[in-house]
Amino acid sequence: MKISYKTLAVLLLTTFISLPSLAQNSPVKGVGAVSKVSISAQKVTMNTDQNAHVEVTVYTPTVVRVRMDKQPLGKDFSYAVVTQPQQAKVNITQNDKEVTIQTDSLQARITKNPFAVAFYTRDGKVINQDEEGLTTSWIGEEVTTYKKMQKGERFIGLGEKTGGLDRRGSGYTNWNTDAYAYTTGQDPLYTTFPFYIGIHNGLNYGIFFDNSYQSDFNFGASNDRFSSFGAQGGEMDYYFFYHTKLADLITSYTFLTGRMELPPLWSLGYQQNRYSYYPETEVFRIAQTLREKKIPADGITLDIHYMDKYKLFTWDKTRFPDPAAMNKKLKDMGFRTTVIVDPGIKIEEGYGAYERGVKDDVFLKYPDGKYYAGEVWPGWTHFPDFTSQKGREWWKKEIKFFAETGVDGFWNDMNEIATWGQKMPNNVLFNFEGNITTHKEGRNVYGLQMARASYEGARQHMQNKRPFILSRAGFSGSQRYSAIWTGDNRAEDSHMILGIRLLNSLGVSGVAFSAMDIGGFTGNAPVGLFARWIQLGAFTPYFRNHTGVNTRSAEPWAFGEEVTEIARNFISLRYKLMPYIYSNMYEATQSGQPLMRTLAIDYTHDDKVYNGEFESQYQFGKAFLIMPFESTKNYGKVYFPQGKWYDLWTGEVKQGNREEMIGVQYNKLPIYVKESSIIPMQSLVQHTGEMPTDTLTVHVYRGDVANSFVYYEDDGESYDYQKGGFYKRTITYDPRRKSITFGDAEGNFKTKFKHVKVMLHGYDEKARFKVNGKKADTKDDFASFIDPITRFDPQGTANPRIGYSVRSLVVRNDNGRFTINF
Ligand code: NBV
Repeated sequence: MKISYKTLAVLLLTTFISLPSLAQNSPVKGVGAVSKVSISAQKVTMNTDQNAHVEVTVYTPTVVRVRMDKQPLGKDFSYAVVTQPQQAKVNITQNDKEVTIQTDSLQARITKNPFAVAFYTRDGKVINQDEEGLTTSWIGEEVTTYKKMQKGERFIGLGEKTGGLDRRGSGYTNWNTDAYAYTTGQDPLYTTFPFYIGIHNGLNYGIFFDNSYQSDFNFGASNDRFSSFGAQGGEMDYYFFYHTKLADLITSYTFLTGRMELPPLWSLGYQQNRYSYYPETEVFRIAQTLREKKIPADGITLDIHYMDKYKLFTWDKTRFPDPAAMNKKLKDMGFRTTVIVDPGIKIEEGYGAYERGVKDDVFLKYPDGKYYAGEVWPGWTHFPDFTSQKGREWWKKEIKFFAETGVDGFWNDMNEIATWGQKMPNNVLFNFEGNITTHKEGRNVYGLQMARASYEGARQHMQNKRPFILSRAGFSGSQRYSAIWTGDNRAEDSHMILGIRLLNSLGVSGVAFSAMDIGGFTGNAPVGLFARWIQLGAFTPYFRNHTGVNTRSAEPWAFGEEVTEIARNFISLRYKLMPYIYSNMYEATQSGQPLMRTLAIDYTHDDKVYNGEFESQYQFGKAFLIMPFESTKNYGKVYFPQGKWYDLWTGEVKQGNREEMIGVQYNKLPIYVKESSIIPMQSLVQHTGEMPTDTLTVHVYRGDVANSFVYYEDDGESYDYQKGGFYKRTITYDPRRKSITFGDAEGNFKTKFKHVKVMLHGYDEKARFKVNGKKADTKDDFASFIDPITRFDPQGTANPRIGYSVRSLVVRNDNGRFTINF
């Protein structure tokens, strides 16, 4: 077809004219072009020709906040963020085209027409940039920011989300949901952690989207152009983090949203659960059996049947005639009691909690002032508004009821809010600290605020004792008040492995203290699956065996003699590792670093780590590399990242940067130790209240890399550590200087350990050692972490001890610095 010049001109003209008008009529509204800029020391405020209001603030040299709305920005309020902008060296300049913000760590450039944000390294490499043409926009109330997908970009994080480690190609929704017996691909689950990390071209950054409306993240799901995050209401309000090391992103994110407090030591022990143990004789039977079978344990948890007809803040008097006496007796046996608390308060005249709640007017309401009622366990119930000070104060008073009967732990369930899996009406109002809002904005933070109220209540009534708080629902910041567990999983292999990834991902998103139901909540775990799961459970932060109401018994002994031994072995190992685990928890309180570390944290730019075959491998603290295998596998491929790795059971050294097919034994989860690791251990105890021997055994693994470990100890129970009641020393391994140094002890807590025994892995009999310059005699010792299975021996062959010989030496611990040279 021939086109005349005239037709061409008309065509061009119409295109020209119609393009902008199309944008104007588009149901998708953009930010527009910057029309006004005002600059202060660390903040740029802008208006645009589309009436958008923008604020870009430097929080720290590595954290920049971007906030915008299509109306003047609202009151600055967040349940997640606990940190104000810190004074920093910032240089802000502008010209016709852009505003440039320069900190010591990064550069943010804001293009004016149209408005777009991009972040660069100081030497000009793109870290993250708005996708040109899309940037940020609104569809009605829904606001979304679109980021250009960088070449090879991967994404990790978002907390408790199913799917792979690398979230590229997937989309996710945050809407706290009671996800009973969820599938391994289900989304959303119970919690909302809108923090993710992008990784590309040797760089990594974090984005935290601080908005509690239902939010959506798209990491290239059904699109090849962008990653995006958006919410159904509220402001676009995100924090951008940049560090060269991925671990530092977690530290910065937890600087912003807070870190966990030191948990009570008992909560790191083994916890026995089921839905439900009752009456109290059954509770004692379980406690007694654990002791008789020498399965160390610290906690027994009571599920909903302890209550009188599921009415909160009551005890069923027939099942539990004297709860205070029961808890006291349990405590004497070395057990702490945790009780479940649900938010729904039964509507019933004469029921104390209900009447007190009405009197204090604490329940969620409809706009006409009538209380919202939903149906759960006790029937029709009202729900305290935990987003109001009044609601929390009421709950705190009620919590006293348990504190007085010697309860130590509070397990917050059903706080998504769960109302028999039904939708909750959106016109239910939430106080939101006086900024009244609807269910749409309130829902995702309800669980966080319930956990907060439980925590504050427990603190108030338990005097100087640390409470343990567990929550199913949560939001960014939950780590300040509670541990999070992954709800109603299934007794299936795929759930065990998924559970590991969920916990690894929670760790990336600031939650260092987390759990999954070991053995699976729904269904009955086959013997082999339970055996594997309990081994893995020993290497998760909160170690709880739990199962549903109508499943078979799932205590370790319910699976036969052999599994009982396996469970005993691994739970015992956990108790021997308590000094290591507790020190790692201390680390989490200081830097936010999780106990369960996906390999993406330390081996960020190693592609293998994201490979489907290896993505669930993780480090437990920095020393252990755990290979989670399905119970059905007798062998499988594993990946050793860079460095040298010691087989925990045999001492055999594996070179890193390598895949290997390994055999998996039923009773020995494959575990490796990183070269240069420092692992403090103690003698076996049956619960954390029992005194170990006075020797701290520190395993040191010969290696080529420098390493250090902060050993931490305190009474494990009180808040005295905040007033100096701790014992802390840094242990350093230096291959260049050929030294292992125990630094001076800090703090005024008296350590339990009079001697330090150093177990030296990777050194033979010929190796010579000196302590503080003086020749030291070493002993031939046996490094053994578990016992062989002795009672179950079908072949009738003798069981050799599992372990290998190492050199060891003992130093009297006078708390002063000492150095071992090799
Ligand atoms: O309180 C009963 C259960 C509890 O055991 C479980 O751990 C929670 O996730 N709870 C859910 C109530 C509903 C169970 C179907």
